[in-house]
Amino acid sequence: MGDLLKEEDLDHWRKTHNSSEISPAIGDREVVIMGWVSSVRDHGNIQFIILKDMAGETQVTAKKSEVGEQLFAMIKEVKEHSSICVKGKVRPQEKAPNGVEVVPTEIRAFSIAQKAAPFMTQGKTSPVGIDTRLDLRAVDLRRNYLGSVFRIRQTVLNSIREFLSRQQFMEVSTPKMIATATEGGAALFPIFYYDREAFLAQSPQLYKEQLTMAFENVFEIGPIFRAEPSRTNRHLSEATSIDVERAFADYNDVMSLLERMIVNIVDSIKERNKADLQFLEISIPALELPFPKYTYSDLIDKLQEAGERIQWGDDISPQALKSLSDERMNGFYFIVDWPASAKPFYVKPSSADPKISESFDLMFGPLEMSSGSTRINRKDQLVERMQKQGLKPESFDYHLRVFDYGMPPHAGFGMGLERLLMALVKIENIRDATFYPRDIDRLAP
Ligand code: AMO
Repeated sequence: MGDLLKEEDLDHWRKTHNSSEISPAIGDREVVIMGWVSSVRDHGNIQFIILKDMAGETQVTAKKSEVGEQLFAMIKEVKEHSSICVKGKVRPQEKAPNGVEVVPTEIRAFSIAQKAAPFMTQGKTSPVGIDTRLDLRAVDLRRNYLGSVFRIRQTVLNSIREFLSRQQFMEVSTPKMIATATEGGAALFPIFYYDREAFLAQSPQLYKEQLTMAFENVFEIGPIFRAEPSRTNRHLSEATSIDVERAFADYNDVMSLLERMIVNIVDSIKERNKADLQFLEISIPALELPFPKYTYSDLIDKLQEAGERIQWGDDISPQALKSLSDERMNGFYFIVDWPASAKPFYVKPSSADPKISESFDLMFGPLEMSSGSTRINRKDQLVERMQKQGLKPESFDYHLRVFDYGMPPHAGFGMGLERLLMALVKIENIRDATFYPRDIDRLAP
């Protein structure tokens, strides 16, 4: 016993069906399915294997009396997580996934699991800590829970691309190795660029602004890099940003675009991810437009009334926001008109009151999803703002020079994809909203 099942190559073997395509309609033909074993159940003279593939799962049922001694003995050796191929016949089975089971006529092992995984793949929660899971992330990603999370992520991305393309936005790609910082507060990752120092991009900010000169409406979905010094459940060192920039528009226009984009995303998830939402036991409430808006100044007053020690000009922390008991702040809402001093140099100060800026943060409860603003489109004003923030305009020569050639008024925003997933799917730790998280402690896998 124990060595009937041997590892073999793929050779000419190919799948005939994905698990979602296995149905009684297939009739008497033999099917070939491939995947990994998510569970095995041994009932003496009957053996069940749940085979998972990208589309779902199929129950393989082997009765000793039906499949013969030799094949039955091989099936008994199948271990969880192994990568296998099963050839067999389909028949209805009420209790099995999709109402069918496959009765094997042949089995082939490609790669036999050598160890038991330190966690189960079925449940929604895992009893082991996130670090144990992340150390073996490719196996962790076989968990049903993360399957649902990342299928929803794909809907989010598709829905954003569809929505923005319909609104005549062009998808662009901008350099990730750059010469200067754009987001004052966030720390940079320095890199060697031949014989010079360069940085990983914290944001496509200046490039997306420049691209409005030629294309008016642009968006980019790509990585942003930030040397976040702290360990929190909402910061990554490498995140995915959805960056949008629109010419001939101000911050009110792009707030309206952003909230419509979110509604579109939610509608798409409800339509395309019914099974995932059911498995995750999540019902995303209907969203009403427009999202509530609070001015920064009003919130500071409210926070002071609630006893928070906060001054006009300070950042508003998630902890502070939790002290407010406003139901409308449980979902999506905007905080608008931030102090100009709290925002990066490219953000346009309000003409009526230069202390405040034409800027916003989109929040979900206490969590920041996105920030955006009307941008400065005049060179002299941009140089002045750089100087005020202690930046050297000479370092931005490559950027400032294009302002001599007709920069349109423009506005835009950047939204963190992982933050949005946290909000929509109720993920506690941002690390589970990305495939291979990077943080201060983790550079592998
Ligand atoms: P900001 O710095 O606010 O703005 O970033 C925009 C959004 O990106 C997400 N985000 C992060 N997500 C995970 N981990 C991080 N370390 C991290 N840092 C940022 C957040 C945040 O709201 N250039 C401007 C955007 C613009 O004005 O267009 C910018 O980068 O969801």
